[in-house]
Amino acid sequence: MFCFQCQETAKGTGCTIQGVCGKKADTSRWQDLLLSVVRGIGTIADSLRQAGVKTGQEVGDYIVDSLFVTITNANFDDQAILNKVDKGVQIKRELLDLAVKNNVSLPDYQEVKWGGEKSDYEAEGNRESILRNENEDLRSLKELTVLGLKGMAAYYEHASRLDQRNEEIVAFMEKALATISNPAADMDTLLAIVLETGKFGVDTMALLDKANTQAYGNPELTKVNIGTGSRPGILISGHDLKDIQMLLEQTEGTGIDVYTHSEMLPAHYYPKLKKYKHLVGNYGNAWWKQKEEFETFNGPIVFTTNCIVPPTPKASYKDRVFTTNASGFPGWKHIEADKNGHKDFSEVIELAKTCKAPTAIEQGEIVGGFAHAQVFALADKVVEAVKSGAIRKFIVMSGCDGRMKSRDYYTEFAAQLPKDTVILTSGCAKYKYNKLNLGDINGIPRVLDAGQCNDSYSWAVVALKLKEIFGANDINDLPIEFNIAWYEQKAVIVLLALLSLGIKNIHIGPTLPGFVSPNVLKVLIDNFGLGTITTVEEDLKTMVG
Ligand code: SF4
Ligand code: SF3
Repeated sequence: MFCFQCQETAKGTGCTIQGVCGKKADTSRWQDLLLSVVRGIGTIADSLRQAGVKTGQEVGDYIVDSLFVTITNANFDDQAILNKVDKGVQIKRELLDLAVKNNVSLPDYQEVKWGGEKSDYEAEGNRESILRNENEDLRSLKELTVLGLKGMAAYYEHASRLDQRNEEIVAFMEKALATISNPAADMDTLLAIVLETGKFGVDTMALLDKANTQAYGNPELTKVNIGTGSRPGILISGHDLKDIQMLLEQTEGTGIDVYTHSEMLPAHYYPKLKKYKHLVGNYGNAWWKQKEEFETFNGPIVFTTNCIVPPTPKASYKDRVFTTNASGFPGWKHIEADKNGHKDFSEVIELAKTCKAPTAIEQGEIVGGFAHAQVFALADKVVEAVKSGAIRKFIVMSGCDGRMKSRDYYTEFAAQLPKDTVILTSGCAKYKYNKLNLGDINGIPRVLDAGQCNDSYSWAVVALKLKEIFGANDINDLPIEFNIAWYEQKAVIVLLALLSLGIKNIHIGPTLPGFVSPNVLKVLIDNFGLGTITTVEEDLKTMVG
């Protein structure tokens, strides 16, 4: 196996025997196979589209779902991945028929030519590994593109579950998949597609923002309880708001409480979700602490997306975990939506009734809900604080959390930031400092949490608004620094999106991606001033002076 898509990749260069995340070599091969099928479908669909032949929503939905399945910590279930390969082979055959019928000629890439015989799955999976691209710079740009597409796909899928789709985004995904399938694609072509991925990343985050806010209202300043109640609970993790909405509807009046976990915390900020009295609080921290925290939660857990940590054989919670959407784990029950998108959580609810209430591991409250509309509502106060010098700098610290010790940097950095600075956050990175009680500046909390990783979009909107208010020529002239923590591929699309908005000198850490080759890194440094982190003391000097 070879996988280098996340920040925890072995030795910073690639997992080759087993993933640090727990991914097995077989799973890795089936993911490589699935991705090659997706590239084949994307390439054919792109050719059909260029020729004006319509393909139908099923194709775009398939591409999106399959890309999402291969995100770090989303799906460890080989059978589920192979079922998607089977489905993809079927879709590909239909598209090939369509091409023949319409006289559309197709590129002769391996991804297009492969016949999809079951007996050849293993060999094709091996052939189509990441290392199929021998030139490390071309490989780097192709992977940067596909990893960005994975993040884009995740956000697109959430939006589509709320009936927001966008044909231009799907068309771009197909074009990008065709471009990276082309063995003759050169550096310039690939660099251009990487940058375009960022542009469509912005569009996809905007689409999801619209989907979430139209369905559930604009996030608003909210205090979230981190303690527990006395009734049994269901813990819901991941990013899909439609799932928590359905779970809240179905648990109402049953005597069961609902708690959010990790990236589901921001559900509390939405008016149409926070109205449920039995949405009691947020339990625990970021994804990587789940092995301990699921033990003490005592009730069932529902994963709507990544991040799953494989349980130890002794884990007491193994029989009470459910997955849905692109997530999956062997032996865990998977909840499918019916054809109207409805999911039946009754089995989870019945199980919860037999469980003890959660054991409290923390007490108190955390504050969040500062997506763009809430920040705009405070705009006068914020502008005043900047003009008077009460706020010297904003530091965007969005992104992911992870288990590496080196991430203590973010806790220390946040704690040592001068009192006249404000942290703008989103994603699970916030768990490194959202319980530090960093105080406020004239009533504005020093940690403003916009929401999930996709809500990094809010910080782009806020930055553009500040640029307008202060009449700045360049977004980079604003008193905003970017110190982003990354782990999986949603952070990749967020980073590409920020670059496409012209934001420079972003620091990413705790380490640089293994999939960025030295030459590609040089391009990113020369054009965007991209850098990583050093020590807290050094970085405080460079970022806040
Ligand atoms: Fe390794 Fe990360 Fe890939 Fe898992 S997702 S196999 S930890 S690089
Ligand atoms: Fe976290 Fe997995 Fe990335 Fe959505 S839940 S930010 S790591």
